[in-house]
Amino acid sequence: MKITDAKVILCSPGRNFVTLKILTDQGVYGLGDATLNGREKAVATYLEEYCIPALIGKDPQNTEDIWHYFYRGVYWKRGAVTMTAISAIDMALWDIKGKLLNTPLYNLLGGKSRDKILVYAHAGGKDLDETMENAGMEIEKGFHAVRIQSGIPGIGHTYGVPTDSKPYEPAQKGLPREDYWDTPKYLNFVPELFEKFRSIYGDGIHLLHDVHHRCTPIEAARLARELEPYHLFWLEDPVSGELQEGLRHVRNHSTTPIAIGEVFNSVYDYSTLITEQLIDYIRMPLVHGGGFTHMLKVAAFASVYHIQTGFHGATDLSPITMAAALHFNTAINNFGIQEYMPHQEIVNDVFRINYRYQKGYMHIGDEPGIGVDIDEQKARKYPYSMACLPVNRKTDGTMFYW
Ligand code: CS2
Ligand code: MG
Repeated sequence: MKITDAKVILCSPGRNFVTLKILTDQGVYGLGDATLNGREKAVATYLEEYCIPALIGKDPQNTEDIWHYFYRGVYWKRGAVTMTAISAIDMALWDIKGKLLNTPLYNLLGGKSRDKILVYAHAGGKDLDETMENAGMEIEKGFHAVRIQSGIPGIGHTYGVPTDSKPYEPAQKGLPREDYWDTPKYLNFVPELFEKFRSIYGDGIHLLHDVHHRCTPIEAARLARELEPYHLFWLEDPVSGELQEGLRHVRNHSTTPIAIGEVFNSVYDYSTLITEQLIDYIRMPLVHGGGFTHMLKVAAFASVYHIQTGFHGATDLSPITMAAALHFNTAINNFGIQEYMPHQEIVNDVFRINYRYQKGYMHIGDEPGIGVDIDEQKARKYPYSMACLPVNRKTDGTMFYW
C-alpha cells in the first residue's frame, strides 16, 4: 500500500484551520489537524515544501517508522512548527489505519476504558457578577466541571474572557493586540472569585482556573495556596512552562492540583515535571504533541507517576483534534478530563463531526478511523485570514510572560 498524494487545506470558517489530507492507492484517505494558532502558514509551508514530497510512495500503515522519519530525520528536532506538522501526518495515518481496518480509532488505542468523556466548560465574564451568571448557565447545561475566568478590577482587558458578549475567541484578525497586565491586582482578586462561586453554587462542581503563565514561581505558590479552601480540580499554567523547576515552588507550598503544557510539544518538555511528580495533569494536545504515536508514550510515561491527561481543547484546535482526543480519552486508563470549548456553528459547514455533548460528557461515534470529514468545496468559501494572539505588557510597558 502506498501514499499517492497529500494536500494542505487552509480555511477560515470563523477562525483559521489547517488540515492535512493524505491519499492512498487504495482509495482510502486520512485527515490530520495542523493548526498552530497565529502561525498557520508556517506549518502549511513546512508540510507542503518538506513533508508531502517525502510522504509520497511510503506505506501509510508504518506509523511508527514515519513518525521517526520526520522527527529524527530533520536533524532540527522538536519545536511547535515541526511537531504540529508531524502531529498532522500521524493523525492522518492513524485515520487511514482505522478506515482500512474498518474500526473506530479507540479500538486501536486500547479499546474502551470508559463510555463517556468528562469535559469542562468555560465560564467567563467582564466582572464577578457576570462570571457567576455565566457559570450558572454552564451548570444549567449539565456541566460537572467549569473553568472560571473573570475581568479583573483595574485591568482593561483580561485574556480568556469574552468581550461584548461575543463567543470567546483567543486570536484577533491582523497583528497582535497589546494587552496590559497587573499581577498584584490579579492575585488580590482571584480568591474572591472562587469564594463567591462556592458560596453560590456549593461544593458539587469541579472548578478550574487558567493563569495563562502570568505568575512568577513564588506568586504562583501564593495563589495555589490561597485557593486551597476552594478545592480546585486544577490550577492551569500557573508559571511560564519552559522553566520546569518553577513548578517545584508551587508544589512545595500547596496541595492545589496543577495542569500544564498546552504550549508543550514533546515528552522532553515534561520529563522533570513527570518524574518529580510536580504536576497532576498534562495539557499537551494531540495536534501539537506529535499525534497518537507520541502522545501514547507521553500518557503511558505519565501514568507510571499517577499523572492524568487533561488535553487542551480550545476553539483553535480543529474538530479533527477534538474527535482524535475523544478516541484517545476513551482508550487510555489515565484520562482525567477534556477541555470543551464548542466551535461556532459555521465550522460545521466545513467539517462533518462525529461527537456530541450530553449532560457534562462527550460521546464519540463509531465511524471508522477518527470519523471527521472535511468538505473541500465549502472550505474554499472561507479563505485564510491572518489572525494573532495578543501580546502582554506590564502597565509600565515591559513585555510580559505568556
Ligand atoms: C486557553 C486557550 O483554553 C485554554 O486553556 O489557554 O485560550 C489558549 O490560550 C489558546 O487556545 C491559544 O491558542
Ligand atoms: Mg490554557
